[in-house]
Amino acid sequence: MSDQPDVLVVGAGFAGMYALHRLRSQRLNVKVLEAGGDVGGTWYWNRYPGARCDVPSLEYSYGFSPELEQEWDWPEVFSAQTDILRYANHVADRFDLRRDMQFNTRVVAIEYVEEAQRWRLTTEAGECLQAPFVVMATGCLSVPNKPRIDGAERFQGAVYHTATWPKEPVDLAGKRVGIIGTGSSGVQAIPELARQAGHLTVFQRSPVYTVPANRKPMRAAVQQEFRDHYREIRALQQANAGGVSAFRPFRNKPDDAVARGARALPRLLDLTQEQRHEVMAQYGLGALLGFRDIYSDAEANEIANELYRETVRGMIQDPAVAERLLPKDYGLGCKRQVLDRDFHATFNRDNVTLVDLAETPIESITERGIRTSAAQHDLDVLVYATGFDAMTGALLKANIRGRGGRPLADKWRYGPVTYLGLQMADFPNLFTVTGPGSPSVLCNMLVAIEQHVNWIADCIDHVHANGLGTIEPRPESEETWIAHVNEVAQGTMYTAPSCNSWYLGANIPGKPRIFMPYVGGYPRYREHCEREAAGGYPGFVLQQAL
Ligand code: N01
Repeated sequence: MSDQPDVLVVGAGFAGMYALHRLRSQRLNVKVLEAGGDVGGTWYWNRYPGARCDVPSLEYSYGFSPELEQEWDWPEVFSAQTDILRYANHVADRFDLRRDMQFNTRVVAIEYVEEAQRWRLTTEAGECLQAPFVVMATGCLSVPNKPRIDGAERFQGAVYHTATWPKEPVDLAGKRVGIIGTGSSGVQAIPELARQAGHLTVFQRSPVYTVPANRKPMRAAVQQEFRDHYREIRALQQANAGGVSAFRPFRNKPDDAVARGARALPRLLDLTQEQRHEVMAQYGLGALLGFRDIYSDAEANEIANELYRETVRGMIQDPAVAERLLPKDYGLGCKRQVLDRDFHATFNRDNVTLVDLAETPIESITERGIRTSAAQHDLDVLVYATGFDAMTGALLKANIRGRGGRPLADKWRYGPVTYLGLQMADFPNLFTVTGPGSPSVLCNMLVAIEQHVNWIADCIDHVHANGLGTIEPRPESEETWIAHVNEVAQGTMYTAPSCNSWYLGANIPGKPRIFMPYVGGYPRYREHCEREAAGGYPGFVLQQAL
């Protein structure tokens, strides 16, 4: 094997880790470049108090190694960030991944050298590396969004972002803490920060629909039952729209004898109002997510929204605070569903204040805290929980230039254009893992990652086996695919005119409003990818090696 890498992988999160392992198995020389100090990606960076995953850990885990499946113990059904990061470290050790990883290395430019059929990557430190193939494993939610707020640089207190929370413990005892943002990160952090801080002020721009998360510890018998059925579970994942098996441990829960996932969910419209109230009284807010019609039928959606509001009103002691916490101008299912632990109850605490920025917007950040149109809020600590430049952010930030020096930013000026979220015309041999136009964030990320990496690895193998030099999509394949991505998103709550989500790029000023992930379901998507590979890549242009 030569010392020159065959493949440069950018990112050592779950995608980059598996890409290295899989490509190595094809005897390719692979090098992974990672901006962080170690493996883990999202789980390396997002260390804020309360951070955890909203997919069950037995599903949100690699399926490529039966041995790994059998040896790893998950302490909880939905894991905390610390446990997921421990798992990432275990995988890195077990498969000896770090020897081909270079940490603390941020890639700042990626250029195609046409005459050599190679990519040249430049790091922040000025190092240049070249390889014929590049795999961008840079994640969908990896570039933090820190909004520009007038006077932000003047603040004298400590400033944190949930997506770059320090490794060292942060002592908030007795401190006046302010947090901006009530998305998934804010909703998870707020109850923890309220417990730790002297006082917490929550600056909310949009109220959020959030339902209680499952907080069960893992029972050994349940874990064993999963272990006994892993092959079946992985097959179920492949057949599920969101890449989740919905496997139920039937031996250990006799009431759930038939896998619940296989049972058709009821329609909210088919229940009487009295029945709906009974369901809410018995099961709480989480029950709403079980009704399939709320995502596609505007009437069902508004009934669900109102049931949500009624239930939350009953949870908050101060009616004025309750009203501020209720979403009223968009519906359930527009944004990524948020799961919480004690979010609503936190607003009944004496040391928590809710500031509704819709009523009293932020005017500026001052030396002492945040000034809204109504008051000055003095703070010792300011936390941004303001999300990410999602899906396209990391790819655009890498300054990728394809054939003829064309910047990706130019190709994507009206929104991301890809074929299958895997490749772009004029960017030969450059692959994106879970890129825009693929199910990505709408799928169990580990399932989406493994499918993409396997496809990419097979594709590279095809190029080599046939003595070829490059592969890239035909422009017409991109056009047809993007039209399909848009078509399937139409009529869903995701693209309702009232919806402003990061799926649509609506959280970043000036970002084109395009629904970025593929909502047609993981199995349909996977079949499309498999047809391409089985047919010899008819939607792609394959060029001879120079
Ligand atoms: O980011 P977000 P997130 N002034 O964009 C507010 C995944 N994730 O990090 O809604 C004031 O959802 C913004 O307000 P608005 C998951 O996929 C998963 O929370 O734009 N406020 C919003 O309230 C998730 O969807 C997990 O009006 C401003 C918040 O900041 C995705 O990451 C945990 C503002 C941003 O919410 C992103 O979640 C965490 C401004 N200028 C994250 N700018 C789990 O697995 C923004 N905001 C559970």
